[in-house]
Amino acid sequence: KIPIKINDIPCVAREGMNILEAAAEENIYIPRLCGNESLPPVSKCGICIVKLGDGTTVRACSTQVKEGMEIFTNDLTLFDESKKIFVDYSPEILDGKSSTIDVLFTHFRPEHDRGKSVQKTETQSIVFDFSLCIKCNCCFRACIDLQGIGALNENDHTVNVEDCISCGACVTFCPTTAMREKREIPKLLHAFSVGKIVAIQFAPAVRVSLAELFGKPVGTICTGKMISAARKMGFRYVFDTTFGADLTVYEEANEFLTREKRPMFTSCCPGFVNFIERYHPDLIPYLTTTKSPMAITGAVIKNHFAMKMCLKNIFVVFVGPCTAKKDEICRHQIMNDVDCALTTREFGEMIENYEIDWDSLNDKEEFDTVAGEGWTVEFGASGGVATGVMKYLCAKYNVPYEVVFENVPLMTGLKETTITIDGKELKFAICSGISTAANLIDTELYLTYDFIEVMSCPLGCVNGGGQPKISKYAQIHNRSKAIRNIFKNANKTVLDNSAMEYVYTDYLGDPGVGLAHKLLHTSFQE
Ligand code: HC0
Ligand code: SF4
Repeated sequence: KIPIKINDIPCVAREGMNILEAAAEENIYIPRLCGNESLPPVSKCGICIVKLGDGTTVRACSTQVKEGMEIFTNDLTLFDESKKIFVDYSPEILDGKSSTIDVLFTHFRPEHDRGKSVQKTETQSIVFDFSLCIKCNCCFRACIDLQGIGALNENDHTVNVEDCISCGACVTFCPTTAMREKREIPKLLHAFSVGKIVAIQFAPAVRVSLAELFGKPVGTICTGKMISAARKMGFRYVFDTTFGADLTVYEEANEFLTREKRPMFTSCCPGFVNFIERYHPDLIPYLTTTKSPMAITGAVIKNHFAMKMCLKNIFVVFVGPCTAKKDEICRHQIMNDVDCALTTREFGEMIENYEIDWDSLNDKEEFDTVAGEGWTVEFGASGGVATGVMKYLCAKYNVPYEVVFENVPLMTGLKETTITIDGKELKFAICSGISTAANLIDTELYLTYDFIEVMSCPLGCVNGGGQPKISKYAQIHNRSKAIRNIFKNANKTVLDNSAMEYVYTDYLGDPGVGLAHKLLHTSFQE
């Protein structure tokens, strides 16, 4: 234990802590741009300067605490010094919704504008705008240190399109708007303007994060308000992607039972599919061919629902927590399923632009349905897909569902469990984060499993690259908890959902064959 003083208040730090961490433990906020507790410190932006008892100024992120250290974070001369560092940045480059930036800009006023934005590189999902970059290196570090990908050039941060998997981690960690999603709002407004019938579907994770953009606590559930906002904007039908998730469980579980190539990897995370196609194409035959819930919901709306309601010209919009979904909808194999993919942030921006008052939205509004409610909202958090499939299998074979996932030693982000179905032991794994998946594949440990769920973003879609920007995992857990609270049918399986029975009997036939195979399965780029 190391006794120190911050702003004349005695406190205790621990060996190895830097000043930023010691202050955070005492709930003392030190403004910074490049400092982020989920990434290693780099001491780039220079904003986190503090004064020591001897009058010297140091960067809090890269200075370790020492016994008896006196630290001042509130000295007015610090603001002038930071301002000198900061003067080159204009407010338009900074993400105005970030509390860090709000705090900074109450003290620092930029003195000149840096001119018009110039787009430098872009993929199907993300855009990097060099003119808005403050060279903090957060995007680079998120891509290489957190995701283990390394698709950004260190010197100019341009994106290597061939290497990028579109996960959006670089966007989450960018403290400005230099790294951002490729906006698709104009595409949507065009559809409205030419008189298309516009339907919208919401991914599971949006309902536990959208409210954050309107000042509500992380993990606030806002399903009704989200639906109500969409109706106010003029969306004719508002669907729930969980309906497609229930169908994904049906198809994926049945595919698993008949598969020779094991393990079967999930393929509903488009970042992971990109990763396999770019870095391990030999594993493509191990991916489930079942489409993602987004694509399945789109396919059922455009075929079954449109036919039933005699609708022509239907335009389907997906709102999700993910930047890679923008990339997924451009795949030629599923190109007709979904026309436009927005992030949670873009949908929040639309609510603001339509001047919709969040607090007065109806929180009891309900989804339209194709054939009945979807249940599997748990897809939105890591483990949801594997759990859905296992519950289905246990119910089908009359095995009690008593599953507990255990952490795999020395493999951060990997959990495993075993169930016995029809006399056979089946090993399931949940892989949270693309760097864990890379490890699993490199060590060939994946060959010991029968079924592996992979989500590219650590903790799953709740932590997607299109979500309101927060990087503290402790807070993101609140979103996962909220997902579990919504999941009111936790003890049931999709086999109990009468909507599924209806849609298979009335329309699709049997899982995995005929129309179900044609509409609900896909292929990948060899
Ligand atoms: Fe996800 Fe999905 S769970 S990928 O994170 O499987 O985006 O929320 O919509 O498709 O359901 C994202 C979230 C989805 C899909 C679902 C899956
Ligand atoms: Fe790297 Fe993901 Fe950003 Fe692509 S989207 S540059 S893979 S962090």
